[in-house]
Amino acid sequence: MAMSPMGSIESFLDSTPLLTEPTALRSRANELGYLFFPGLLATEPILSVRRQILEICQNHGWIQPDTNIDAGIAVDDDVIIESTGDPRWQAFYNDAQRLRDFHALALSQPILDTLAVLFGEPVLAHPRNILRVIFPRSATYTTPPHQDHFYIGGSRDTWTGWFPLGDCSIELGSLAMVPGSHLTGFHDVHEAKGAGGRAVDVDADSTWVGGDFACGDVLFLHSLAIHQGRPNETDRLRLSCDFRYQPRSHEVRSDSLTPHMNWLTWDEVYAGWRPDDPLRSYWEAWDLAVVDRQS
Ligand SMILES: O=C(O)CCC(=O)C(=O)O
Repeated sequence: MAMSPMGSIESFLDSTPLLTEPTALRSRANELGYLFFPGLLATEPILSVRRQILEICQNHGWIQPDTNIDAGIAVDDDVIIESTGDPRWQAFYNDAQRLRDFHALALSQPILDTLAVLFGEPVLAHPRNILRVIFPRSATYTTPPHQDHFYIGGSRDTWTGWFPLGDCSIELGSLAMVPGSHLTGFHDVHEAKGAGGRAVDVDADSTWVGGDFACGDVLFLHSLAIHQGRPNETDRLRLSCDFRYQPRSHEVRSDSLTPHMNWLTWDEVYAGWRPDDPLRSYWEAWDLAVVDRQS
């Protein structure tokens, strides 16, 4: 299994009471490297995106026939994995990346408002929005422990917003992290199975935090915070998003402003959107400090 064994797992600390206390919110973020907000987002837009993605899953033959599509029950005779280079994943993902409402979720006002308090300045939401669809019977490919900075570069003050599209129990495979691990620096990586294909080592006696997620709960993680997925032990697809945010005045790496995976151009993503949609290339209105990836 790609994930690291977790000896001790505690519950996420609810940071909702700190939303009106910027100093205390920043102090907790600095101490723990994560912020968890149950019910931060309204459920309807999330469930609408979930439905649209499940319809794409169904079009690609991933939903068990004669079942309720909203349950997201996976076909029982196949497993499609993002990180194996399966062309069926790419075909699915290109359809999903075209969904306007998926990209709109990353710009949800409660997320931007929360992070503006954390950053103390306007927020840059990276448009490179990531969708994960995790099949049952894919435990070997569960996302291994990693730090997002390895993939994102740019400002270390970048945070990931992770949330499931729908309720997500531990059994369905949620996310867990090591509080305070963002203070341990940038770790060496090694090859591993699962999303991203790289892992960091984690001390066996680390204390983790994790738990069930209800639809609308959001977990924010510092870019150096070590986190990993949990195996999907159900018969259903686990749908979740990873959206990245940073203070707008900080450096941003140019590839954070391109579509995830670069399989499509922005013109291809936007092809079915209204020409005057304000979400198109919204970041181009700002004078950003864009840096290139170091080779
Ligand atoms: O959802 C997952 O399994 C992993 C997401 C994640 O950790 C990431 O993309 O950085």
